[in-house]
Amino acid sequence: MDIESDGGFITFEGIEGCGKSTQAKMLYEHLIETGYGVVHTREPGATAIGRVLRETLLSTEFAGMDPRSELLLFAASRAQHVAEVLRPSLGDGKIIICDRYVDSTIAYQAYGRGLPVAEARRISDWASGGLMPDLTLLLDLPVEQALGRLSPDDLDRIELADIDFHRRVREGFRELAEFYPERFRVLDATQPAKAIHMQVIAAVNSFLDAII
Ligand code: T5A
Repeated sequence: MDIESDGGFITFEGIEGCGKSTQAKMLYEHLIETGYGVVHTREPGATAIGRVLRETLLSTEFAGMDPRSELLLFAASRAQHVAEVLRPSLGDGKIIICDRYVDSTIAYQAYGRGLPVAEARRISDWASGGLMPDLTLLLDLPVEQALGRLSPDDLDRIELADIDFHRRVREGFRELAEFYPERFRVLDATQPAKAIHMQVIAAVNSFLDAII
């Protein structure tokens, strides 16, 4: 791949409270300092349409949301994100750092909510036009430890799901990492943020060395 024309697409994934947002921001700052053209984005909520969908998806007002509605709203947010942000940025040769993407749909809506994996994948692929990340950094840690980092008075609709749901989501991510070892790097998210950042940089540097 030629970074001048194709860019590079890096995603962060993991359960609630795993520290993705912290690491995505640290990596963004590191790559900007190093002189790369970088776009830092997330799902859902990186476009005007995505922000409306995010509010609906996470609102505790919609506790009765059907898993199929949930999947379709995430897919709609993704379609807009791909069209408005991801494809144009890759076309400009940028490195994209994206907080959550299609693997979250498989882990949350399929493994977590129980929808068939093949259907979740088919709808996700359709929404994304088949655009997949080049490198996925999975921050893995036990559910109890991750949820313990969240403020209990401020949980959204998905964070409020029972602990077995979050355990299935973690298992889903770990299985995805086993299925796609060429794309995934699994990092121990129980470590301090700085130590994880060093592992992130090592993984990203070897990816960038391979594509530039
Ligand atoms: N979703 C999303 C789906 O169900 N399907 C989909 O297809 C997609 C795209 C997104 C929700 O949508 C779901 C998944 C989510 O439920 P969100 O608000 O973006 O909602 O939620 P998260 O992605 O979980 O993001 P958060 O910012 O809430 O959590 P992070 O990114 O896991 O963690 P972070 O970095 O904010 O850190 C959480 C806390 O831990 C501390 C931080 O300071 C912070 O207080 N922390 C650490 N503490 C100890 N050690 C470390 N190494 C730490 N790193 C961070």
